[in-house]
Amino acid sequence: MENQNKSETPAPAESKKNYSGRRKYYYRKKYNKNPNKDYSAKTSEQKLEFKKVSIVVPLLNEEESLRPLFFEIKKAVKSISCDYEIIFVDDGSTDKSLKVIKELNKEDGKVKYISFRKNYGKSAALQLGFKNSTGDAIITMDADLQDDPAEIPNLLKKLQEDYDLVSGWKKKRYDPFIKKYSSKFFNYITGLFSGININDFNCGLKAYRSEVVKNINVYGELHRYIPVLASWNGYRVTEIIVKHQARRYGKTKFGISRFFKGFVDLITVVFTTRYIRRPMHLFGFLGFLSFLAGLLVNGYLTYEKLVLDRWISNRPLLFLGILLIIVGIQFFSVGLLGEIMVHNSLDDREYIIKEKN
Ligand SMILES: Nc1nc2c(ncn2[C@@H]2O[C@H](COP(=O)(O)OP(=O)(O)O)[C@@H](O)[C@H]2O)c(=O)[nH]1
Ligand SMILES: [Mg+2]
Repeated sequence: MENQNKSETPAPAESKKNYSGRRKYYYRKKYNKNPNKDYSAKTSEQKLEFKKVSIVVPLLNEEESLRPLFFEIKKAVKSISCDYEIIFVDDGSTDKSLKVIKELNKEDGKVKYISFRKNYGKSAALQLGFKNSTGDAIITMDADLQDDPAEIPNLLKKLQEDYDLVSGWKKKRYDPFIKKYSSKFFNYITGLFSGININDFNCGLKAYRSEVVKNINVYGELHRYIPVLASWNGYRVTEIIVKHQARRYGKTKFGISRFFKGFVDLITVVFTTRYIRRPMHLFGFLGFLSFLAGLLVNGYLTYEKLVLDRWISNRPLLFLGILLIIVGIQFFSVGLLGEIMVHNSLDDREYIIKEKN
């Protein structure tokens, strides 16, 4: 996992190197005036290696933002050298969002849409958007204009520096106080548990190679942990600073209840990514600890009874010891059952292959 952000963020202006700068560069390279100097930093001049970019936009009740967003995306993609598509995923909106998307689809062949009959959540919308994307690079972004489409070329440039996922970092955020700080807390905890050193896990603006999104499965509130899922599956993840803006229309959908649901999902991520193929490592370890603690407690009580000749059947400690032993055996049994299930369901498809011939 690499975390190369901050200073490496290509400023938009940097991409427009003038011709005389380029001539100087080739001149220097040709005559090798300074062999120790690294000229490779000129990568931002390169054309994009991607053939097609799919821009996936999950949304819920964003009727006013959609049209301005569409125009801003159109403006941003003018500066990239490949084909593109915009996939709006309407998640059971109750306002006129679907109507606006349908109009955009009629006006512009690059616009596709999927509309759910009811609200399934942002993760489900992203998953379906990923499934239906045909590009070799995927961009995700929020529909409320808080993410700036002008960052799309920057994300793609970073992605082609041999990364598989580039996540946005809203270093300067335009959100209410409570949201800013709850988010800081969430990022801190997620960083701590996952061991991944990025600052903003839940930024809507991200770029992926298509292989990543076809191989990870997002449901529940798991979209918050996409960088974790990707990194633990062996993909190279990095982060760049992106511009963030205050909400212009409508209101936020992320209340405190979603915040707590998100934390429960951290356990799912840890379990499904780290232990799904080796449940005994988790349950066996917990079972062993519990069993051992119970054995020590009851061993001590046995000593009291046999050697010191004390009365132990009215001691709360006895019940704790018994409980720990039973729980330990249960953990062990769950681990064993898990191992049997894994053994029976092992499938080559679960391993992500980087290359083969
Ligand atoms: N598909 C889908 N998108 C959602 C849902 N809730 C929010 N969104 C979209 O996710 C993006 C971010 O949501 P927002 O309410 O602005 O959250 P905030 O930026 O964290 O305050 C916006 O584009 C929303 O339309 C949902 O339940 N389903
Ligand atoms: Mg928002």
